[in-house]
Amino acid sequence: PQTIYLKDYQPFGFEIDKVHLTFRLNPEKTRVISRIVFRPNPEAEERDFFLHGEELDLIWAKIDGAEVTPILEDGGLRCAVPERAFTWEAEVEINPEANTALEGLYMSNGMYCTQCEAEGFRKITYYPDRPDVMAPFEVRIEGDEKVKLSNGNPGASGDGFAEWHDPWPKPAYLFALVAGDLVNHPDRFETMSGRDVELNIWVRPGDEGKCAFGMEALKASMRWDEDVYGREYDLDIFNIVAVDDFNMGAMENKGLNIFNSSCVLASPETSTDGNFERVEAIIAHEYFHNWTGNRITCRDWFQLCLKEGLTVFRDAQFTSDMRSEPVKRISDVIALRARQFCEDNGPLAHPVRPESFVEINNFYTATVYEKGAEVIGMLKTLVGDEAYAKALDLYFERHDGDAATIEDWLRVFEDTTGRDLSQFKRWYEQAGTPRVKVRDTYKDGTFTLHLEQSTPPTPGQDVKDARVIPIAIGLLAPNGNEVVPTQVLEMTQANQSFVFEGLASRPVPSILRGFSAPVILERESDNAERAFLLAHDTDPFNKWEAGRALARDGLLAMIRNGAGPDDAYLDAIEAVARDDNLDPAFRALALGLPSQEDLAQSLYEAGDTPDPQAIWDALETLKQAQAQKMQDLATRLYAQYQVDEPYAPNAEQSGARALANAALGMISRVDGGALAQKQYDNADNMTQQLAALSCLLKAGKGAAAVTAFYDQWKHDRLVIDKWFSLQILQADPDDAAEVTQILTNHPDFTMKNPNRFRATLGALTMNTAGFHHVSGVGYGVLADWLIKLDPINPQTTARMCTAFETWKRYDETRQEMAARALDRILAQPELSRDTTEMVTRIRG
Ligand code: B3K
Ligand code: ZN
Repeated sequence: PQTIYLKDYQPFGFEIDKVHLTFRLNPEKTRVISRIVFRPNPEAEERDFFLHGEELDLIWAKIDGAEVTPILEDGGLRCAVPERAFTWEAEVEINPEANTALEGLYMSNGMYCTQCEAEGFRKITYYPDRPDVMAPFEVRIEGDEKVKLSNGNPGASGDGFAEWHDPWPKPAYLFALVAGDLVNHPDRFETMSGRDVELNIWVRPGDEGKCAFGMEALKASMRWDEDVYGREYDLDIFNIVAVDDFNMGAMENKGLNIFNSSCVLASPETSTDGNFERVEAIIAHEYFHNWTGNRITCRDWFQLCLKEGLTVFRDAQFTSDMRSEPVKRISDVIALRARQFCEDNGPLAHPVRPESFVEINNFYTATVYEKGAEVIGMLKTLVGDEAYAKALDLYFERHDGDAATIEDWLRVFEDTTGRDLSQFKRWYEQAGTPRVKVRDTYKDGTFTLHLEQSTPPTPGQDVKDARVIPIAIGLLAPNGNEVVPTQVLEMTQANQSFVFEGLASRPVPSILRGFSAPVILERESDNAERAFLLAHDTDPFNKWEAGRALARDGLLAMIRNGAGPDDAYLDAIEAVARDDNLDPAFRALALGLPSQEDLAQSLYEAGDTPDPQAIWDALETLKQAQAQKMQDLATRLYAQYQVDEPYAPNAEQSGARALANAALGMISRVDGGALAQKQYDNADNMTQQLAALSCLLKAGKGAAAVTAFYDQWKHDRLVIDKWFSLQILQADPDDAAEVTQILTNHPDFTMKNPNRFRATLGALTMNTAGFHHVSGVGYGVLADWLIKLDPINPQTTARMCTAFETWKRYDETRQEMAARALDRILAQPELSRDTTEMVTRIRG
């Protein structure tokens, strides 16, 4: 397969004035007739008329009305064309029913739907399928389906047809079409300039009752983008469609967002608090793309972080505003460390702006998205809120309608602030997580921090240059008072010292407040200092971080030398949990422990070979000790934080439930599941029901509830996904692979639905000790199923291969078995390009 390089970018030889598409829908034989007006692109040096096309049956093609015979090639066609504007027309036949890859036009439960990002439009018709070719689209859909949707504003419609006009030039990846017997949840929105917009969420009949929350989230997002970024919606209608079979979360097609039904449908009975928050965030994310992604798109796919990093950053700001800023920040950092740090420290490490790829779908990664958002957060911290707002205004003004680059993005900040951002740009160019080593000295009232940064080599990048790292810091006096409030140190050198004068006594530093940079801080610290920060830090993130570090150190000692649970940690965390002045959601987070993956990474980083079973054992021992020690407190918290009002998925109620359910987790380890059973029997919402089920499974008392749960929910596919996952997640490591195998034999298991596949095999990969079981059975089961899935759905297969990305951390036995599993996948004849690239990179 061919590698594509950023450095080889060339503009397309033609521009497009106008696109007209007619779809004659048929499940197996859909006809697509295109009429496209091209003109030579004055900016381009080459005039090679190559149109992408895959899995298309060309019926005929014409230029200016005269039939032509293009040369069909691998991945597209070539044709001789005039050296002036001309009209290209073509008719192709495609087979949506056979499209199990869920890319291009496909069918989901009898409904037509599309997914074109990144390069799926070429499976719909011949076209320059690249993001820098933008054009207004007119679409005519012919078919008997009740509802027929495409991008833009509705045009004429009648018996068996519907027309849509999208006036805003867009790249083909933002094209969408949906047709089926759908029902809508309608609403309206008045924009800041007083325009009236029709809003709809389209769903399968039966799902109408799960739309209200998503609709409120949409309106809140629209208002927020006006208030905070001054961005108004720009069409007469905004449609969201829920689809069951979808490779990812959702897609921001212009005016017609298509969602994985799990990311838009929500009701108290069927969705957890976490699901509600996710739905709200994803609706916001896709909506925000209208400006950051659609109006301003990417020149090429190397610039993906331009839209994704920025849009993730914006949706995080939105969630912070709607809910709790510290809770959102802490949750994001937990996720960043779990997913992105793992990626950045393994064989798949790549820069936020990659320099090459084989299959672009493999680069929709935590690095591009989440680290891409962190980079923007750092930029904002460095230039300040006001300059950030000005730079964004300039970005929208200067680049509206453009397919832009990271250079364009950075230039608006340079032009706004006069700053030179060439060093900052390394965040986009260098892969790997920087380590920042911190030492401090104190003498005669002067406190000095000595910082040293370094980034380990990553594939293809052996040497790294020093980056600009914003390090937010505050200093606390020994009595707990803050003597130096938060300020941002700008580290630009590999070694750098910062001096604080006039301190009456040696302060305790609170470093990297708010997690001001995505780095690994290395600092010798003791339990006493951590407990002090946990008790006194005014920065909620670092307060949480201190507790996390205490927990981690204690766990590492348990794993390494069989130490018992650390009393310093248990006492300190109990004090936090007890403190009713603290937000319950924060306390629930503070009661959490580092993940198995986190601990494995810490051990590996320190030169040890992590033993997944030992990690699991240590976590269990600590949780048991915590449960025993905090029995009284858990009982008190459980009672105190029961929510009496009717269920609402807001931050306040969710926080209370999170804390009460954390307490239930502790209680269940002591009472054998009695209280959990009671909660299960009385639950009137999914948050309570699922938390109780999870405790029952953990206590080994889940059998009856598992059956009851299935009977209650067998009609609801999204809830049944939870039923599949939870049984695997809660299985003991020794049983996880077997439970997975058994569930894959369940009549409701299917490989064709990515949600169900992820709920099952994905859950196995999240049962860390089970997946990395010393018998190798976890690796084997996953490899077997990935081999089966690849011919059906390469994208989802490739994505799930990342479960193997940490294989080199482990002992020889495990490494050998993982290598065998990877080689077995790689040896499949006809393995997809997606999976080949991923497994090759992981194998190293
Ligand atoms: N832009 C899409 C992701 C497309 C993934 C293609 N493999 C969703 C999002 O980030 O909003
Ligand atoms: Zn996005």
